[in-house]
Amino acid sequence: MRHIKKIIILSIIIVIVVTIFIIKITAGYIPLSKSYGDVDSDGSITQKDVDLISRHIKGQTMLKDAAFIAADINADNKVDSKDEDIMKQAVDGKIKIGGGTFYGTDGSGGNSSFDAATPVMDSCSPPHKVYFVAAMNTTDYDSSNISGACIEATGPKGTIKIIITDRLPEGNPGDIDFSESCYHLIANPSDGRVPIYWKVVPADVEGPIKYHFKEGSNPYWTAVQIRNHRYPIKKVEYLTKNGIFKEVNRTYYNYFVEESGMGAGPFTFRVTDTKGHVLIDEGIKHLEKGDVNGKAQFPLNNNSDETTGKPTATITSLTPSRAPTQTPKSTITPKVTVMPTSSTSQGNDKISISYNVVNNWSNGAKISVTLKNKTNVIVNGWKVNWTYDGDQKIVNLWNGNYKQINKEVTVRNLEYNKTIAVNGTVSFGFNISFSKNNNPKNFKINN
Ligand SMILES: [Ca+2]
Ligand SMILES: [Ca+2]
Repeated sequence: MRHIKKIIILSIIIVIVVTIFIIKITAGYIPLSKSYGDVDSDGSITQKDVDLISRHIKGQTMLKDAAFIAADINADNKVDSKDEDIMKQAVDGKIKIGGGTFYGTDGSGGNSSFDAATPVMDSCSPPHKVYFVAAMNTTDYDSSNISGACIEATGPKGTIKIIITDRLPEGNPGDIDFSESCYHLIANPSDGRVPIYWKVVPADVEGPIKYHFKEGSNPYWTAVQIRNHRYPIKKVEYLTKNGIFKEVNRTYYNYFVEESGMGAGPFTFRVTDTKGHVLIDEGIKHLEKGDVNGKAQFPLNNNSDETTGKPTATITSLTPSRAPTQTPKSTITPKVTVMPTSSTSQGNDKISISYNVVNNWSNGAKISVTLKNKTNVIVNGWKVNWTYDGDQKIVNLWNGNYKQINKEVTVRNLEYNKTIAVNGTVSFGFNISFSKNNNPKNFKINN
């Protein structure tokens, strides 16, 4: 009997010791699901966490176990100034920190309701298709507001850019679930969940935004989605019969749905991105289960720190003028001299034209054109023409409506920027590609 009692007591002691050991191992070496960056485990990433890392670097405290793993944001088994820098950016709202995981997806069928992404073939042997898409945790998915956003994410192995096509229901704030096909570029898949940090960046898009009407969309229940946008979409409005813009409710599945219908169309949409840029597209026809091109793309923000949480807004001037005061139309014949490929101002005593090369690269350039009204009457509607002498081709243009036939370019106002106040200015911008960038010439206004 004594022996049996001893064995039972000994067994209980062994079980207790092993259990305590396992709990300690678990708490110490396996990061809690939301622990990356949250060094003091108070549920959020704050200056207190940065301070703990700073003190560890100075030798004033010793981070270990879960706190060490939470602090080692770049997963190099050291807590040093690199981790401190990343943490400072997170506290400043410039980046977010979370956990990275992967799942099998090509971008189709996710909560954001997109079609499959265009894959990129990698250089492995045999090559396989890489889909740069991912699912965002529910908090940062933000009721679909981040759908279609381009995210620059960095993990232990590298940095990639992906488009958000889905929601990660079980994720914690900061978490991203990447397409399995691209995950190996930022982490070893065998490492499972890893620390990542990320921010929203401009998507590398070509051409104008697209309006995609949902299958089943009709004049009495109209569902439209914006695709091919440079920045996340903040707001979609349409012009009602009463002549006012009405905001459309966005669903979690990334369609802007007017439950009572928008009518038969064609529609005038006003789309605002998270940077405050505004595009207005007139004449958008309803095409069930189809894409309709808009006329422009959101401009790239100049000199902005492209951040998450603290967007630097560059508001495109917006004057939704349904019935502007009738004003005499200016007829202007500007004085034109040869335009160099660098920035120059032209014009006459009524309207000046400034053709500015904002950025120049080997086979392309970004151009900004500003018109200034120098008369004492409001200009109501404008049209600019010029001729290229090389093979310049406009790739996309914003804040205007353009037509290019060979070398001849015409740019007209949109509804919201048709008036130029006395002494006021209006600007539009565009990108051009070329092999030969000769001087534009023959500038004309309202001719
Ligand atoms: Ca904390
Ligand atoms: Ca580190």
